[in-house]
Amino acid sequence: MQLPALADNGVFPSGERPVTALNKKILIDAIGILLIALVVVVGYKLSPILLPKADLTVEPEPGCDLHRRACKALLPGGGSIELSSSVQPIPMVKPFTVQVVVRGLAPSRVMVDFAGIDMNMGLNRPELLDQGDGRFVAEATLPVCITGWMDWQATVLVETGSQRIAVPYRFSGGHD
Ligand SMILES: [Cu+2]
Repeated sequence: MQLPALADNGVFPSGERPVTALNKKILIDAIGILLIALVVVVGYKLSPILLPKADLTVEPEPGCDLHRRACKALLPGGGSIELSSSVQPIPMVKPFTVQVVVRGLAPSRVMVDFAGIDMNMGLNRPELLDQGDGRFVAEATLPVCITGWMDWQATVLVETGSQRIAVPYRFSGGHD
């Protein structure tokens, strides 16, 4: 028996579709669309955990210990951002007040993001209230760590109308 010749549209004259590359292509497209959907969903779930991208990252003064005093970062264009804890050393589990003092900028929003450096301790990013005169405060609580001692990064995020500035501070936790 002879197969009928393919018509120009790739379909047998009888109407049957041969198992062609076309079906494979549809399958690959479908997998592609599913993968894109997966990436979108995962990205959406992760987005509040990821730090917002900063236009400018400024390192705080080297060697400054947040457990002992306020630590300042000098901005390249003049002005400064200073972070301090109301309780020193910074406590675990017990609430404390974080304070950010901003000079030379008019922030529209100030946040501090607390993140474990070697372990995921969940989203902890209080937004600070404007107290006037460049002073912003919020209450924060750090969770106790099962390992007892761990390294933290407290990133101060200052948003102005035109840019977002990040100052990453490091400290170790586990003091009583
Ligand atoms: Cu931990």
